[in-house]
Amino acid sequence: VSDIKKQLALYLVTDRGLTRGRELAACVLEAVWGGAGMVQLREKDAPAREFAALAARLLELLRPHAIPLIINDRIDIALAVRADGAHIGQSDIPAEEARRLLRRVRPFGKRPILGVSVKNAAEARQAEKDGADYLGAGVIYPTETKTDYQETIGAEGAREIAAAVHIPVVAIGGINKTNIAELAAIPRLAGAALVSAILSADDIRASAQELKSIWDEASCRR
Ligand code: TZP
Ligand code: MG
Repeated sequence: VSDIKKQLALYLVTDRGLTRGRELAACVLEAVWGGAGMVQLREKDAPAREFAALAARLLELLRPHAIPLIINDRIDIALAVRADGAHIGQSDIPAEEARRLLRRVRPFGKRPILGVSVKNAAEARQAEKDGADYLGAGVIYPTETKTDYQETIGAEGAREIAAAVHIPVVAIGGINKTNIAELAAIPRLAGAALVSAILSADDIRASAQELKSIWDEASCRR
């Protein structure tokens, strides 16, 4: 199992609006202590300068833990702060272009990570061909965190996507402690990416711990 595949088992995606007033950096650290292996900074409403400053701050905090920080949407900011990679969707610049741009960043002298959001097997195969390192498959279950999606793809959608490619796939959208085991049972699915079930929890660390232990237990039985 590659490094990134292990790190993706519990993938925290941020949204400052969902921390219930708590400082984002502190929440991210709590999640990491609870077992999140990778973090994506996704702040749709943040002005670029603020987004970059937040990214730089999180990088500083995460480096000692060897937790990769992935920047959502903004390849330019990922390059500027020397983040570990970027994550793009189907309406962002094509993955092939993103891959080319990202080659200019050398986080720790390592290859930068490119993640791509997909909703079906065809998009997954294309993203793999374009040079994605991992895929986010969703929206799995109904969620209020993302508003611009057409329909949910369910666990079945995640299963088809994971079976269609060789790179790691994480499920995203509406995942919580009541449904994560169903996903962990899917062959070759690398992990789950979550926003609200972690960031809005009363105890962020405990919530991450619980999600990770459910994942670990259900995925080793498959
Ligand atoms: N992409 C697909 S669903 C989603 C994103 C960013 C939001 C997931 O948030 P939550 O709170 O885990 O449902
Ligand atoms: Mg995007």
